[in-house]
Amino acid sequence: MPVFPDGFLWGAATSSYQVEGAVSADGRGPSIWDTFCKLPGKIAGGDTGDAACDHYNRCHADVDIMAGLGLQAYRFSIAWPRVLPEGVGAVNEAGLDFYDRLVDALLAKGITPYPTLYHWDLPQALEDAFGGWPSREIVPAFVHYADVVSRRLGDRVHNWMTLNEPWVSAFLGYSTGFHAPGANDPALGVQASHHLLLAHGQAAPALRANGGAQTRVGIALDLHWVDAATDSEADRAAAYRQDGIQNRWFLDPVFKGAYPEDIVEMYRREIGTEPDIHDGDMAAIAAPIDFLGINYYFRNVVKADESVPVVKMRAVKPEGEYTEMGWEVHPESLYKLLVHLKEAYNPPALYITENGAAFTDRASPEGQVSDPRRAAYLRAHFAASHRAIAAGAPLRGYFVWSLMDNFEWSFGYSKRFGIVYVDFETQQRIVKQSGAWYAEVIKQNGFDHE
Ligand code: IFM
Repeated sequence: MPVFPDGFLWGAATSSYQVEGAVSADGRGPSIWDTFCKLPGKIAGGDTGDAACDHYNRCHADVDIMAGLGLQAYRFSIAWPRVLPEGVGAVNEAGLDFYDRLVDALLAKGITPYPTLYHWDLPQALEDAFGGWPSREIVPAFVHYADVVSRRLGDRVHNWMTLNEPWVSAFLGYSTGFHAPGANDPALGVQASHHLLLAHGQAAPALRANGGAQTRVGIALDLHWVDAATDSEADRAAAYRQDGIQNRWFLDPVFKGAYPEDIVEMYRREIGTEPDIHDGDMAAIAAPIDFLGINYYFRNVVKADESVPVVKMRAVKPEGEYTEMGWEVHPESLYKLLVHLKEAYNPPALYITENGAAFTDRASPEGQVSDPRRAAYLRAHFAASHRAIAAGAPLRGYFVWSLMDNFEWSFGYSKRFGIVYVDFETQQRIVKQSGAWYAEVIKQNGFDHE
């Protein structure tokens, strides 16, 4: 039986807009996702996060479920527009009270809180005022928000993530229009990515100042191992390019204080833009972090294709097993990624901050949810992580995505990632078989191969 190192941290993750609901409660302001969901055709089934899992009103019962699973940590995100409805200015104490209650409930059950400050729900007011992340005005606003939140919670929260998946916020939000706020300009995505990183770097000192010596700050990046479709020079170059666009674009600034020159050159050449870097920006971004969060779901396999604008490549889908998202199940790539991160960047600690799978789940009339494929997915990824630890990767913990079925962005409620099933009509929760299996893993700090 693979046994994990003593103190390995087992948790589960969610994010504010995906689970909280209660979008108008207690003074919360609108976010860009509230607005985006109302645009026709943007979200499958016309779904919105208005109700989601109603976690805002049910957080105590949900913490009881976490305790029942034996979770040692819970990764959640804080909704900026609950705390600062206008993004800046007046603080909504009632919004902060919610996170106070949640943190206290977690601590009362021995579950360590791991909040993320930004998981995509930007206050709409900041999008309206100056266009959101592509504008440098966002940076002091984010630092102020980080300061407000950590002043309230920093006595009890010691582990913070500044951002979740800045690649998604920047490029899906501002370059492709696939996510809120739905902008469609590649140059905006590039500027947004720089301001996200700068906001991360400048917020970290505020978190540390308000939390004391035990404060640890990290960032959660969506990283993919990248393979070339063939061994041709063009495909290998495409794979390196994709690694640059997806991984190095964020890892290099955070760990090395510079954007990858090949990708800077590509953006300059192809879209006539490059990050608007001011003196001191790169040093702020590269200030040491305490841990790197990795959100890993699947690898990328790419093929050179001159007909594709800007990136000159396309994704290919090898034979294999795929989840309901159309994502390849490829645990070996998680192993490779973890070992590579250790070798290339020597991070002080790594956490898997998200990993999991969407499959079609149904509750039986007896109220059970059998999801063997999800348990198998998790087992295979745990095994890959265990091997990576043996190979020297400093992996210290694992957050399964997701604690419960929730609002899967443009897919609405059509994709279920939870280890806890949610009936969105009644808000009933059922621990899935994968959840029960995960509880055993936590208890044993390992799992049986079978
Ligand atoms: O649901 C998302 C989450 O918000 C960010 N990472 C990927 C998950 C699955 O798509």
